[in-house]
Amino acid sequence: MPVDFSGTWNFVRSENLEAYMLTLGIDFATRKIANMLKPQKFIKQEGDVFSIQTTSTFRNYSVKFKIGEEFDEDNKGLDNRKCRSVVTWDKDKIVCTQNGEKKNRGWSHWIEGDELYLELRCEGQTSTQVFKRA
Ligand code: 1AG
Repeated sequence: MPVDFSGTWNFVRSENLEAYMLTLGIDFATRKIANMLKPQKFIKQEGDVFSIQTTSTFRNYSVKFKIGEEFDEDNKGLDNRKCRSVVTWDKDKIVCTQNGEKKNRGWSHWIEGDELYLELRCEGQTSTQVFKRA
């Protein structure tokens, strides 16, 4: 059975978000708020077509993509940089490469049991977020 990311996912914990945000040049006040958030993820997966909505009390972020198809990503409300992004499968992980001004930028999602993992990468920093199925 192929992995299905669809569903509602509630924030459990994160690691190293501060360092990740620093690499993106997020200002002090925004980092303080962002570090307190417990975002939710709403994922819809239809074959290789995904929509991922991240919501929080502070800001929301949405992205839609098809595996293997490059798209323009406007990281609006995050660092506001524009990227040329592409998401591919790596076994049961989806791996996003965000080509743009920042080197080695991207993220991966995978599932372990009833937990959704998100690894955020930028330059030398990696932040991990864990969510649980609602
Ligand atoms: C994402 O997830 C967006 C998830 O692409 C954002 C996670 C952490 C924050 C990232 C960058 C920090 C920049 C600015 C901080 C300001 C606001 C934080 C708002 C957080 C909730 C939206 C990957 C994938 C598909 O799930 O998007």
